[in-house]
Amino acid sequence: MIPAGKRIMEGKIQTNQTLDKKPETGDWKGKKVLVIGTGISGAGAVKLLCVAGACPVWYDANGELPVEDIAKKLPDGISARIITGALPKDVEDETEMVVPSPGVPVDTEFVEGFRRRGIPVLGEIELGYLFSKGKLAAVTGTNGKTTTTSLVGQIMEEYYGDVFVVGNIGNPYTESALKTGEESVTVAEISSFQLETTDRFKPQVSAILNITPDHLNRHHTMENYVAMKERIAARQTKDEVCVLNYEDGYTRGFGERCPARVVYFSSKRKLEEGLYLDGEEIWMAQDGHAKRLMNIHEMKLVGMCNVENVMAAIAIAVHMQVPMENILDTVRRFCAVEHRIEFVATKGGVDYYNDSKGTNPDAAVQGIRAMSKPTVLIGGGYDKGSTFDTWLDAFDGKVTYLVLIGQTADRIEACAKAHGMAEERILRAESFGEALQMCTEHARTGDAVLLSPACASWGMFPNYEVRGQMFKDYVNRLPDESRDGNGNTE
Ligand code: UMA
Repeated sequence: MIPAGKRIMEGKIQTNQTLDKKPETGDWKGKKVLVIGTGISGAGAVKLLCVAGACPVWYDANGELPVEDIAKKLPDGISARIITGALPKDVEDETEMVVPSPGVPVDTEFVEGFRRRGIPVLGEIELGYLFSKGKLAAVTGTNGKTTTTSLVGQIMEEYYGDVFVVGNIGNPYTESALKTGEESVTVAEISSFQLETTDRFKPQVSAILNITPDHLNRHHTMENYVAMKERIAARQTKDEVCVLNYEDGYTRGFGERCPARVVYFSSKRKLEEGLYLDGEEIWMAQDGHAKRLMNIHEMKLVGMCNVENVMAAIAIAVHMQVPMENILDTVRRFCAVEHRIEFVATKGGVDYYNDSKGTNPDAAVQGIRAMSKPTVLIGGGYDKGSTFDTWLDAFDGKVTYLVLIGQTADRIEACAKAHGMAEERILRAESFGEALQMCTEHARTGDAVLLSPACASWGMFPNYEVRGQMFKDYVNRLPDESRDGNGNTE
């Protein structure tokens, strides 16, 4: 047992509407705002700014993007000047505010130049937040954010009704901010990229699920990355709640200096206050009383990572004032999120799993751990500067063939050999299509094939969803025939 010290209480939730941090819409009239990035965040920001009366210039550094295609992303009645490639000096000089998309690094000379001139730089999440009404729960962490955000979103939808699930999950905050009212609930998945440019962002309940090395090419050091994650709670006070993982050294340490009231969860020990796993049972200890909530086999989600996600989601929902019976009812029915250890089909006696969301080694560790059969594994992709040793350790003799793709293939191959994997078990594919074919050729009846690349998809695909969908389309087209131990079809 750990000593109490952090109390878990159902305090009154305040809405995020205080005038000191919410500008009136009039503040934006005629404001010249440079929106950087013409992806979905940029589109959301431009639309919101136009409705607010601002004059956005929509800019993308990629000069090869056709301006007509970008313009099509805006609905009728909304227009903005669109610029690609080099930004003209006069536009730069006239800019009064900058809204970078999450994929735009902000420590570049380009963005820093604006800051030095005193031009505010606020991200798309901050912009959405400033215009939103109602209650807000926000989830970050290296892994599990999408599952936890989706589960919290479903719990909220089934209890409150007027709910918006936004952020890194793929729905820009700015798309829904203006639709929110005082009774609305917003559930936001927030990435470290997005937290770089938040300032007044202040959820009623925040959560940091875990922190392991990721995106180090963008944040440079682990220290910076951790600091970005902690920004989710930076503006919170003891009137608000921050849910933290007691078994993660970074988040447990943050609990000691977190400005919000901390609620821990633990998969490894009983807590005097908080959510914890005891054997197969999830418990909640509150005000000196411990209450059994559910057995983990009542959930449809599998794997210890999901037990942690569920505990975090329950803690968030309790503090968003949803009654426990409603929370547990939704948890029992909630199914896995697409692309996260998602079972696709059994073809030729081989089980195919799509874990395209395994975009870093730590997430991919969960993917391979969840496999109980000999596994042909597809790995590799965009190089984020990660190391792969922990992932290789988690193979635990289960990986019969490792099929490598993308920028990181050389580094992973060297790491696999250093971990004793035989050379003939490491296959190199020039394309994703070739990798898929190699898997089918090498998997035997009773095996599993797992796409869990430990790397981002960028460079070969626009995002991990496209990578996962291509995998699923390929598997679903496969004929349903078995292979014997010699690789002959039956
Ligand atoms: N661009 C520039 N200048 C730069 C960099 C990029 O102009 O210096 C332009 C690119 O040319 C491109 C545009 O910016 O046209 C893309 O912007 P973006 O990368 O921010 O993409 P969006 O479509 O707006 O998607 C973003 C998030 N993308 C990233 O963080 C990379 C999406 O997260 C998120 O779902 C979406 O906003 C809505 O909030 C994706 C992601 O991969 C899923 N996230 C990372 C992760 O989960 O690990 C953090």
